[in-house]
Amino acid sequence: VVDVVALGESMVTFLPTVPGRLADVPSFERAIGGAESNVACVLAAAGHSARWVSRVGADGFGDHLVATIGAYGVDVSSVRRDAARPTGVYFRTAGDRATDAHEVAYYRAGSAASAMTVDTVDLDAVRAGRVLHLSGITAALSGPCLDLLRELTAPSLGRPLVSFDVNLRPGLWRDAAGARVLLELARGADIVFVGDDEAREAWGLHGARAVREALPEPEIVVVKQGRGGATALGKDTDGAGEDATGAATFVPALDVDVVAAVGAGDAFAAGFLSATLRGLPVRDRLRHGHLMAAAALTVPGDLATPPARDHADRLAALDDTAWG
Ligand code: KDG
Repeated sequence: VVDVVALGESMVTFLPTVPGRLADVPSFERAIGGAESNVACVLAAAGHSARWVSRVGADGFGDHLVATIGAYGVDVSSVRRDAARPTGVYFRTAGDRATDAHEVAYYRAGSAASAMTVDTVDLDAVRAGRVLHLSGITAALSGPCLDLLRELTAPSLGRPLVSFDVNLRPGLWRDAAGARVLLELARGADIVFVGDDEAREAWGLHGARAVREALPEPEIVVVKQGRGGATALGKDTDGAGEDATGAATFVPALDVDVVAAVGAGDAFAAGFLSATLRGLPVRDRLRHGHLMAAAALTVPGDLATPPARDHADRLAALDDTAWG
């Protein structure tokens, strides 16, 4: 059984060679992006078996995505090629260091991945992992993509642990229904990742407790407070055990020189999922999330080389006073 299956659209990404507005940047460097495949790549780099399921065009950019993600050690054998639709691409500008304000221009409407449906992806391959990682981006791509996410987050016997990163992308949602859809999908998941800024913007919810109250079903909800840290909230049941008490665990983020925040949320999710798969306690899951995120924060693109597992384990075991 593969550890983690991630389903979602990946794109060839063009990163600016110099800072500036999209209108002015003269040249771009090719990289890859895609929230879910980022999670798969970081997990594979961290020693897990990971599979990425998607659709790409029968074009050079599709070749590049499959080859690059495959080179991370991710199983790409369930990625389908679409002869009628292109691979999506996007351009971004360098974020302002203080605010991370940047421009993004997507060219993904009608992409091969937006034609992912319950019939055009291999559902057996999607459900074959211990964890299935999904994100709210897919829900915004097309009606059939949303139906696919609804199917995958519906209760069913023996389904994998479903991990859902809300990943609010206001530029992709054409109407206000997106916020409600994201809440509905998150409620169907077992593990939810959401930024406190996303929860405020989408749902008008302030603070980790309020988010947890709006999401009572998942086993664990992780609310990320940007550079401050992240809070994991367990389920409020009467069961025994640390995770079943509804307790909140806060772990501060690492203080690093941020180059670009893009990809950091994906790396955080990968670290958290890695530690979850290894049965580590909640505090260590958050710490592994922060360690992976720190690596991604210090590079311009989405993907950085994550710390080796033994090194990450040593750092995650530091005293509270030495952490941060
Ligand atoms: O999480 C990083 C992603 O935002 C980026 O790679 C592109 O998947 C992407 C998206 O849809 O924004």
